Amino acid sequence: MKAALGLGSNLGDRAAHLQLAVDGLRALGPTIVSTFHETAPVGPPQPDYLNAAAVVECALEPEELHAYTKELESRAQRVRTPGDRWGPRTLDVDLLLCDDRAVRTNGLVIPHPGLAERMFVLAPLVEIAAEWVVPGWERTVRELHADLRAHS
Ligand code: PH2
Ligand code: MG
Ligand code: MG
Repeated sequence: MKAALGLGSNLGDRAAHLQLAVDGLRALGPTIVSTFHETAPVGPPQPDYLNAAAVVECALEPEELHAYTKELESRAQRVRTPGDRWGPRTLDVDLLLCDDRAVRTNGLVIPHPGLAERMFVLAPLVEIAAEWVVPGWERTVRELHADLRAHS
């Protein structure tokens, strides 16, 4: 399976946290990574983020890769407290795309529902996955990125 992931950090050594995630993905298989983007926080006031995107080729199923993203977040000492959904975090690893598959199980929705609305996701992703057709939208990452840029 080829999967696209969004990476974010806005606490502590942000670049080191993103690198921890990248190293963890590389352990699964061939991985390409975007540049790191400094972004203003979306949502409640909090420190600026460092965001990136990665594409990994691995033998895991989406649910297994999702579980692995949580493991990577734990390795970065991410603390989960109730109600912190949009709060600051040492590391956030979001599964965005899995091949041309649409997945909807408890706790996992692929493509990521926020994908088309978030410049901090699309700007890094377009660097490494511009021609990926997003299932359900039937549009490429390049097109979604251009649309969002035009409307923001
Ligand atoms: N993640 C959030 C909330 N807000 N803002 C930016 N710029 N980047 C993020 O990764 C981000 C955010 C919750 O996951
Ligand atoms: Mg997120
Ligand atoms: Mg997340």
